[in-house]
Amino acid sequence: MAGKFITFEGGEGAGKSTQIARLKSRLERMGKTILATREPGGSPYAEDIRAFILAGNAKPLGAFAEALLFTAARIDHIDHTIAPALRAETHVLCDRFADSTRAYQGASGEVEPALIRSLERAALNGLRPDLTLILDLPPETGLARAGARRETRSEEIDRFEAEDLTFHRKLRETFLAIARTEPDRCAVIDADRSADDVEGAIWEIVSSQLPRLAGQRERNADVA
Ligand code: Z5A
Repeated sequence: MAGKFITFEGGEGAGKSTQIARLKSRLERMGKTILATREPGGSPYAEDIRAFILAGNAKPLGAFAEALLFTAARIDHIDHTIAPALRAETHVLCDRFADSTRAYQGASGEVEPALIRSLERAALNGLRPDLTLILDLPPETGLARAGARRETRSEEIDRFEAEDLTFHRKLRETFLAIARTEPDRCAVIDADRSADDVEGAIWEIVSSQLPRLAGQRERNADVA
């Protein structure tokens, strides 16, 4: 694939959307072609599945059925949005991806991690993010941010935000465990600080991991 694929992960209200918008602007000012997308969603059928799941309609079917629906949405998103963009040398910034299925559907404890990994392998079919930025912060802080934003927009609480604190703590642990297991792909960013500071930390990682994308000179062969 000619474009670079960067995914953003983390718990509720971690600041992913905020930081994707900032990184996109920065890279576009440097003349790069960037596509910002999200999961679940990012293609017409996947957006339909998103609306169904986030309204809580799939919850009665159980965590495995939800994992299947997230996977179906991901297949459509990859086929119709991500893969064509990467082939066209567009760099893709994606708000959540397969690590969210590992964390959210895994956090329920109802789905075997091996089963989630099998679904992931089938859906991704060899596609792997070049870099995954895990925005880490205490769940209490993220939920407070998400709640404040929801109130200003008069939105309803969604399917996953409504889960208890134990679930959100488990999520955080799972994301950190993924980062420990795949340190070549994942970087953990302390997201419990100002948006400007988080943006700076993200830029440092992007510059060191994908120097050509960030307009830096190559240091070795394993570069953007
Ligand atoms: N899900 C799943 O279960 N399995 C899967 O496989 C996938 C997803 C792919 C999608 O919801 C849900 O689907 C998600 C997981 C599940 N859980 N939920 N809910 P979503 O897309 O609607 O929500 P989200 O992905 O959790 O994103 P979010 O809540 O919108 O958060 P965010 O994008 O990380 O944060 P933000 O919008 O940038 O910021 C949140 C607020 O905080 C906002 O008012 C900002 O202005 C503010 N903010 C941002 N940064 C800061 C800093 N640094 N300081 C203070 N305030 C800040």
